Amino acid sequence: MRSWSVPDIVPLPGAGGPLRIHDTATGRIRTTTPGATAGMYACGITPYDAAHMGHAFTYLTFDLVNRVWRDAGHDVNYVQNTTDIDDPLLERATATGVDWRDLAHREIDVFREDMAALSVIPPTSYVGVVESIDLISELAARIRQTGATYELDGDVYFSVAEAPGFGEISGLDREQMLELFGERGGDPGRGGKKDPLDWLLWRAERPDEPSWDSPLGRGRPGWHIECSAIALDRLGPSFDLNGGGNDLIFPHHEMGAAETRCATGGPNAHNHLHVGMVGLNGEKMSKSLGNLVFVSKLRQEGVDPAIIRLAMLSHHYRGAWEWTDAELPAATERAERWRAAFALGAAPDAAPVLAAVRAALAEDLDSPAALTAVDTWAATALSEGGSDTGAPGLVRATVDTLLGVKL
Ligand code: 5CA
Ligand code: ZN
Repeated sequence: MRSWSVPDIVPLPGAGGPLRIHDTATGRIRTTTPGATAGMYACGITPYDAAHMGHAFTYLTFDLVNRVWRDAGHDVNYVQNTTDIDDPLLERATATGVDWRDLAHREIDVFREDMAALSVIPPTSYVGVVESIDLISELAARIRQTGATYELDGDVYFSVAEAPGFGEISGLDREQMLELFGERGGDPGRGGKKDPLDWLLWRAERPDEPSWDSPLGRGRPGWHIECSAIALDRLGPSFDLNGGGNDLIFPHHEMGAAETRCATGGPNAHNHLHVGMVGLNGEKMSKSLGNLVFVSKLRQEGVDPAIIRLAMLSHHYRGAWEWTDAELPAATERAERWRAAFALGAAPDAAPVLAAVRAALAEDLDSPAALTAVDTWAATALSEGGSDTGAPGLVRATVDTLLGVKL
């Protein structure tokens, strides 16, 4: 599937250090050790509505990983899916009287424009589920061959009893798992399952639902197998980083990792990155709750996407935070101070700023600390001046290349 345009990346002198990142499975900040090419997978949108600030914050986080790895000299093979067939998409299409394919195409187009406007480096492979049905059903068939599945009225379930180490990513107990499974797309109450936590691998054809031929019969994939299959196909086993928002830790990433382990005998990824939820008025921003601030709407209102990005960067990726009306004015004020400093003929030495931004991002993507380093330099430059004529240009390039903010 077509990705989106690549932002200009200005080269910086020297190179950044290795990225250290919080890993959900171990609960520790660990040094990533990619080879020449780092492999990263991020769970993409379900395109039944436009992207809100929570989605944008999640993709901004993966973009920072991408930028830090590149700055450290790695190429990055970045894969993102889009869930262009799933229950919420079909429900919204039916409710609004549009074809589910048209709805998905329309919203994916808006998403591409949002991401390009926010200077998010596009995935190397942007992959839809519909175009991947064959490879998804092949992985499902491979899993079935191991004996880890059973059939229920034609649907194929993965048996949680056949998932050694289940819980290794989320660290949840069974009661917590059951609760979240019910809340997040699972079917713990369906009669006839061997265990309420068993999950759907392949959904048999239903009347009035799209379906495809496969080795498991005609139907469509369950949710988790799409990401397991696309990641395995494009990145191979044991890639460097897998993740998404922290609403995906359980069941999505736990069950997806169990599928990959069943098929390959090993983990899907070395590190598991999860982004805190962005909320509005005390609630998680979510399509189903309807409390959304859309990136596309802000853009239509004339808000500079660089300001939206700067506003998000003032929050650390792991904490939950609220989008409020104060975000854009605060980011605008900061951008004005920075622009004024970039316009100076000379300023204090930029090398320590570049080093501080690199160090902050390399230590668990501490973007607020990176902004503070630039704030401090700009304040000194504006109040006391400086003698380095190359400094304004180098700090501007640092902000552009490492933070993705073009001012
Ligand atoms: N298509 C699936 C993943 S395979 C999905 O979760 N789609 S989504 O449209 O609901 O979310 C897209 C991405 O944004 C996911 O990584 C999700 O974890 C993240 N996300 C959703 N809501 C928020 C939020 N309020 N704050 C931060 N990230 C969010
Ligand atoms: Zn996913």
